[in-house]
Amino acid sequence: MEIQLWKELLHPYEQAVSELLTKFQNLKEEHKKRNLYSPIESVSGRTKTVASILEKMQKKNIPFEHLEAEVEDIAGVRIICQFQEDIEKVSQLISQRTDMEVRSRKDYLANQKKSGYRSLHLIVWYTVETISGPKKLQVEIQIRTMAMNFWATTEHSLQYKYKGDIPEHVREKLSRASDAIEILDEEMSQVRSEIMDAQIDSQIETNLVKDILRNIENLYRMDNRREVIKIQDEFYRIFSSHNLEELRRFHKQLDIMAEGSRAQSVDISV
Ligand code: 0O2
Repeated sequence: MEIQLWKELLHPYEQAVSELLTKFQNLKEEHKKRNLYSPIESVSGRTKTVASILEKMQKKNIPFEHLEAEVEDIAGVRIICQFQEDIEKVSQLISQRTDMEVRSRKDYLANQKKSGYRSLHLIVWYTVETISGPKKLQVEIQIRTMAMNFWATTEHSLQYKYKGDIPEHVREKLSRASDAIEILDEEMSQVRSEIMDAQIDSQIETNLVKDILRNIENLYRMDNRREVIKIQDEFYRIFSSHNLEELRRFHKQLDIMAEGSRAQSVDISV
């Protein structure tokens, strides 16, 4: 196939990856803004290189006419979670969406690969709008924990180094490391709820502080400066005490004050 044709073929896949990265990133941000724990820790994506597509076609005897149907991971998105429980949560979030449709699921968590590879793969249908109209294409979404990702990326590099033929003694080490990763994920699950609570509290604090600072800034414009400096000092005192309840109360009081000031300024301007 000519280089130009490869470019044309890959372009909608690049578009799909770019759109999906934004969508999953937004999903993470939405959780944060609503003070909810996000099962998504980070997202990355890539389109397969021409060399890698050709390699797969050769390995699986795929003719050019079947390329897009049979090479399911031309577009790939990887979602990294903190905990193994989050993987299923992300899978559910994806299944509920109307902008993608799960075509198949490969569960390498329940059925770990012989190499020791663990991850959940969803092949989804996703439609991109192009200048020639809508194009429905397949995207492979890999969902795994940070620990699983550490193992997979390391093993992937070794596969590259040894051209897919990793020596037995290295394989054994990788297999033991994969077992250790499984134990690590189990151990982390034991403290999941505590870590989740801590992260939610920290997010609540961040959002409260953001709101408080915005209100203080507005009061500066409308109110007695000396009064506002007192409020600001009080905020610093509460902030350094790390008492979330006190911060909540202060936020509420300030909200009422800001509302009052706004009403007053409307009264004056009328
Ligand atoms: P890359 O470089 O990640 O783009 P296969 O028959 O195994 O070649 P298949 O049936 O198309 O592949 O799908 P499968 O097994 O679900 O694998 C698709 C992708 O999952 C792989 O892409 C890897 O990213 C990852 N993967 C699968 N098995 C392993 C493994 O044992 N180790 C690691 N590190 N990753 C794995 P590609 O095609 O390898 O290419």
